[in-house]
Amino acid sequence: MPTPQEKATVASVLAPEELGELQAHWRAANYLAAGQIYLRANPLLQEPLRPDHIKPRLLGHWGTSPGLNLVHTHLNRVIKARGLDALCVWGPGHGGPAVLANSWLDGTYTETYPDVSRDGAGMAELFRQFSFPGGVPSHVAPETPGSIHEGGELGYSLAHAYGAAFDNPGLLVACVIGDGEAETGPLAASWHADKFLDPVHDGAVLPILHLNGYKIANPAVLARIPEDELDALLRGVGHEPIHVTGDDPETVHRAMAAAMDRALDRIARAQRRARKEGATDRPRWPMIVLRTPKGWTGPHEVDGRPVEGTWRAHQVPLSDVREDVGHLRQLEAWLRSYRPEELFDAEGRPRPEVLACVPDGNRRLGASPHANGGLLVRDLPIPPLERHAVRVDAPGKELHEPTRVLCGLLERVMAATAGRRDFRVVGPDETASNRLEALYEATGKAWQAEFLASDEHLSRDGRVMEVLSEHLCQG
Ligand SMILES: Cc1ncc(C[n+]2csc(CCOP(=O)(O)OP(=O)(O)O)c2C)c(N)n1
Repeated sequence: MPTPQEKATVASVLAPEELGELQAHWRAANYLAAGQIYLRANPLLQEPLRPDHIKPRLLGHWGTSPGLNLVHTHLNRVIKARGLDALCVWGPGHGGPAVLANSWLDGTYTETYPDVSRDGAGMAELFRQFSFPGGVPSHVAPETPGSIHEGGELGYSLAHAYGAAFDNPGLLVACVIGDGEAETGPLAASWHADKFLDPVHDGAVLPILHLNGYKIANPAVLARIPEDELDALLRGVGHEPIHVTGDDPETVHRAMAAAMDRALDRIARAQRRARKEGATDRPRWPMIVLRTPKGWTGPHEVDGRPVEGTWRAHQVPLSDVREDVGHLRQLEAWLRSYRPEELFDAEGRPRPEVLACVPDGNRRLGASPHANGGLLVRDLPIPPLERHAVRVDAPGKELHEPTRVLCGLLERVMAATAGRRDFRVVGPDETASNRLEALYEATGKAWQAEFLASDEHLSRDGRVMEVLSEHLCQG
């Protein structure tokens, strides 16, 4: 059971002004996410909504978007307050509207795509292009600023988050995991990546398990087991969970801010112990369990059936909006509930209060150089291949093992990157069986779990990684 300290319920870390700013940012992101799904004109609702303002084909995932927006708003807050270098992997990457909304708000969308300006004209284009012929995908995609993780095949978010953190000691990688995604094999194995994360040479991963209760049309397993059972499961994979639960925005904003602070304090403490005080025990890394309604703040009921907080909110909560005038009015009331006139000025630019939590420059999640392809890439020190060539004077005369020859080259690269740590060899426990064991002359095997006297080549800072999950190896 979580101790009272680990339950991040109402906490008082937020001053009233800051709470108002976080709420404004979240409302703006929710408005922009819903706008992308529905509108092709009239983005600021400056006139009553008409059928011709609505897209002919409604696509996109609303259900996950308010949760992703909440996480983004609160990551902005802590990145700015603590001067963090961070990126986020969005497991429910089908919530493209949320991540696009946030990169438009933080300005990185306009910097990458100047025709989508951060004003009313740009907002119209942001809405129109979403999941539209010639436009942008409805999922987080390679072209989404700040993304390293495509929102298509679920299951790989946590593995990718660890992949980003290895050998990046200054980086915080947040990772939102859907409760549906958590049912996949790749994700289930990924919990064990913490047994390979070296608190000295690697960055930190902050998993945020989002229990919005449902996958597409069914309940999600982890959302329907008792909280103490879930808590024990997550402790069993090495984490200290911090639970944030609620459906009242103010309460959840306060709890989320407190949870983020507590998690980041713990991460800082674990890194300080390992880096400054020589501690070698495996840290119990924090994680956040966020339980909020699916489709939160969206239509509560449609045609007499509950939608907010149910599986019906997964994708497009109100359909037939062009044909059904009742649905059109309900959509308008929903969009106006965010009070867009308070969030955007007459030209459609976000007001200062909305942007108060957004960090500057490369600290913005959309601008992280770790997530934007090529900015940090450098060549590996690969020796001349001729040095490792096998001389063949006549066919059939020489006997060699190709992988052992290959390992001569890999070992040289491993040795040459000992200081810069930008090369690893990863496999499903087959390094030695594939005749690559000479690698252990240059480095050990990454390991943070128990060590026995009979073990060979295990080391906390090794750069050979062996785990019998090919999915995890990919990450
Ligand atoms: C491997 C895989 N299987 C199935 C799907 C189809 N799919 C898209 S969204 C979704 C539900 C995801 O649920 P969850 O991870 O909880 O995200 P959220 O509820 O926040 O949308 C499913 C099953 C997929 N994208 N990938």
